[in-house]
Amino acid sequence: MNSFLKCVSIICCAALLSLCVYGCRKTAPDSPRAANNNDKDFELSLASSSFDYENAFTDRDVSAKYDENIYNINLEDDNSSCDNSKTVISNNVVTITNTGTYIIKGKLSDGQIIVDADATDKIQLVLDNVSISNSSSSAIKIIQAKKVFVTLAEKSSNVLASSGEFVKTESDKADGAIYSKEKLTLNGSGKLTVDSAYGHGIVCNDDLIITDGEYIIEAEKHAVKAEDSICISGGALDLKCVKDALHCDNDEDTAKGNIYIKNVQLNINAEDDAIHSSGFIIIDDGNINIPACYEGIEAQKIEINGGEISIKSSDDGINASSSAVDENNQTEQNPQFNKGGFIEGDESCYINITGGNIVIDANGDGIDSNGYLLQSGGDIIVYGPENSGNSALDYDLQAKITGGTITAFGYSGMAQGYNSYSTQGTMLVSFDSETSESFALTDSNNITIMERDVKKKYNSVVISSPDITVGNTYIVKAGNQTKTIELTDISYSDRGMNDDGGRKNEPPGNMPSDAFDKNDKQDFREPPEKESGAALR
Ligand SMILES: [Ca+2]
Ligand SMILES: [Ca+2]
Ligand SMILES: [Ca+2]
Ligand SMILES: [Ca+2]
Repeated sequence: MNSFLKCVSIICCAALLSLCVYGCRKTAPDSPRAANNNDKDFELSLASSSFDYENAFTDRDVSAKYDENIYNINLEDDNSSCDNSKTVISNNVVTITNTGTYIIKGKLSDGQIIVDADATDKIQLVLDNVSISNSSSSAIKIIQAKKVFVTLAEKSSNVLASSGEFVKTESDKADGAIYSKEKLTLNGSGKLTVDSAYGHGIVCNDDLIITDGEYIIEAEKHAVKAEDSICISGGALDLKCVKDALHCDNDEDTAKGNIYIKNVQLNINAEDDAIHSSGFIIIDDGNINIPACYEGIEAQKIEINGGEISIKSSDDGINASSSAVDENNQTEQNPQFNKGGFIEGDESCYINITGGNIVIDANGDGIDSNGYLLQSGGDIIVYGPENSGNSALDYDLQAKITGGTITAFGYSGMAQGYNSYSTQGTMLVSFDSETSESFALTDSNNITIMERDVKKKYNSVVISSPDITVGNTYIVKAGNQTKTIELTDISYSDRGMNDDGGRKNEPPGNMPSDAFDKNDKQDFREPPEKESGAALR
C-alpha cells in the first residue's frame, strides 16, 4: 500500500473506531463518578468446563506400585547388567526394548538409559538410588513406548545430569537430562535431582504427569518442558532455570499446550517465566512460591481456583496473553495492534480467579489480561510497580468482580479498576501523594474492613470486599492521607469519568490521538531488561 492510501486507511480506521466506541457508550452515566463510561458485561467460556479431570491422572500414574514383570538393572561403569536378555548394553548405554518394570540401581559416570520399545509397550523405570551423568546427551532418553513411568523408589535419592552440550543429529533431538518423545509420568515418593548445564531439565514431547516425588531441577533452559500438557497432582518441585520453570507450548494444536495443577509444593527461581503455557493454566490447589521470575504465570487462559500463591516478578505477575504476543515478539509486528496501529483486546485471553490466596509483588503489571479479568473469589494482594509505566490491574477488554477480596496497590497513571457490571462493591482510589505507609479501609462506624502493610510506594489502590456495599460511606487511609467515599455505584473511581486511566501511551505513528478511546490500552514499551537471576548460571 502506498503511503497516501495507508494514511487514508488509517484515518478511516480511526474514525470508524471512534464512532464504534461512541456508539457503544452507555448513554447516560449514572453519576459523574461512574467508574468507567465504556463498561460492558461479559461471560467467560472456561477451558476448565471441557477439561477431562477424570482422566487427567490414571490409577497407575498415582499408585507408583510395581510387582509384575520385574527386571533388575545394575549400573556400573563398563560393567552394567540386566536380567532381561532383550535389554541391550553397550558402551555404558543401556537400551530397554521390552515391556515391563525395571528396578534400576547404581551409577554411570558417562552413560545413558534408553527406552526404545514397541509403540504398544508400557514401561516402568524404578529409580532406586541411581546416578547417571552424560557429557553429550540425556541421562534418560525415551525414543518409543506407549507410555513410560519413572518411579522414584521410596527413600531413594537419585541424580540425573547432562553435563555437556547436547550433540544432536537429524534423528536425535534430545535436549533434556530426561528426554521423552512419548507420554511420561513421574511418581513415587523418592527424591530426584536433575541438572542440565546446557539444555532443559525434563523434556516431554507428549503429556507429562507428575503425581509425587521430591524434585530439585536446575537447568540452563526450561526446567520442565512439555509439548502437549503438564499435569501435576502432587510432589515437591524446586526449580531453578534460565528460561521458564514449567513450560508447555504447542504451536501445532491449539487444544494442547496446557498446564493443570491439582496440587503441588512448588518453589521457582526463573530468569524467564515461572509457569508458562500457550493454552490454559488451571491451578486448583498447591503451595506455589515464586521468589524470582520475569513473569509469574503466563498463558492464554488462566484459571486460579485455590492455593497459596506468592509471586515476585520483574515484569507481570500474572499475564493472560496469546503466545503470538509473547513479549519475545513484541516488536513492531506486535499482532495485538491491527493494521491501523490500534490495540485490539484479545477475546481469547482471560484470567478467572475463583479462590486462593494470591500475593503478587510485580515490577510490571500485577495482573494483566490482554482480554478479560473476572474475580469471583479468593484473596488477592498486589504490590504493583512503583511508577506509572505499568499498573496493579491491567486489562484490554473488561474486568469485573463478583466475590472475594482484592487490594491492589500501584500508581495512578495507568490504574484500572473493576467495572460497573461487578456485583460486589469496588473502588479505585487515588491519593495526592505517594506513600509506602500502611493502608486501611473502615466503614462509617470506624469498623476496619481491610488493613494492609505496604512495603512499596503507591498512590493508587483498587479495593473490593463483600463488606463494601452501595449506599454506605467508607474511609480510606494511606498513611496520614484520608479520603471519605460515599459509594453510590457498585464501582467507584475518583479518577473522573474522562480519566479512567485507560491509556498507557501515545499511539505509534502520527495517529490523531483523540481517535483512541481511553479504554484502549496497551503497553507499547519494550520488555524491560531482564534482571540477571541471582545465583543462576
Ligand atoms: Ca512471558
Ligand atoms: Ca507477557
Ligand atoms: Ca504487561
Ligand atoms: Ca497489558
